[in-house]
Amino acid sequence: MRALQLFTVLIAVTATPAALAAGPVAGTLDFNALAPANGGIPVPGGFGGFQWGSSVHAMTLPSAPADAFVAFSGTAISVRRVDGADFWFDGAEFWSRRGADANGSFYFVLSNDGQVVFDGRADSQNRMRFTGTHAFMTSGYSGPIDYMAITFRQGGDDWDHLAFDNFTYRATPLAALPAVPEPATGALFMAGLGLLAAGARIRSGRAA
Ligand SMILES: [Ca+2]
Ligand SMILES: [Ca+2]
Repeated sequence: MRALQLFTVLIAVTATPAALAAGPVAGTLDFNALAPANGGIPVPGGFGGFQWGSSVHAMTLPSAPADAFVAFSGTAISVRRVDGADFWFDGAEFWSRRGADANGSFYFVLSNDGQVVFDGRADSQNRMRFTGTHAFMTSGYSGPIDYMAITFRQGGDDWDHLAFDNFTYRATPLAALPAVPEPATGALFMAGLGLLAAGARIRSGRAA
């Protein structure tokens, strides 16, 4: 019985506490942790709990080196959670980084479980027009998604001056990763197994 108790304690020590899900929590990513990024740096995979497409870069302006924002190096722009779970995209600030005279447009395409649940290209009203002035834009779709893409008109090249910041979402906490014992904890665990084995030998010795 004591051996069982010891074993139970060891399991408790080596297990990673699971995050308690308490419904979606709201968040805003301002990307400023990636500043300064004068020439542009890829937004690291997993930043803010999301996977960012290979075309997504953080940038800063010399005039505002602490305020990073997102710019693109191509049209493959997509965002999904690291764990693939659903989230709610509540909008972001969009503008043209070329200046007040550089107008452009893009479309949101949102998916869940492999199905497109919102395609901004389907209705001209959902064409997102941006200018040199920062503007908060949402798709208008309020359901959960697991994949957000930004697309452009066929042949459109507005991707090279579109910028965004303050990505706003709601999501449940990231799922706990499988517990991997750290070296120190693993050594403790092995020491515990040694104690169990010793205890078993002692008991079997007594029984003999
Ligand atoms: Ca920012
Ligand atoms: Ca899903």
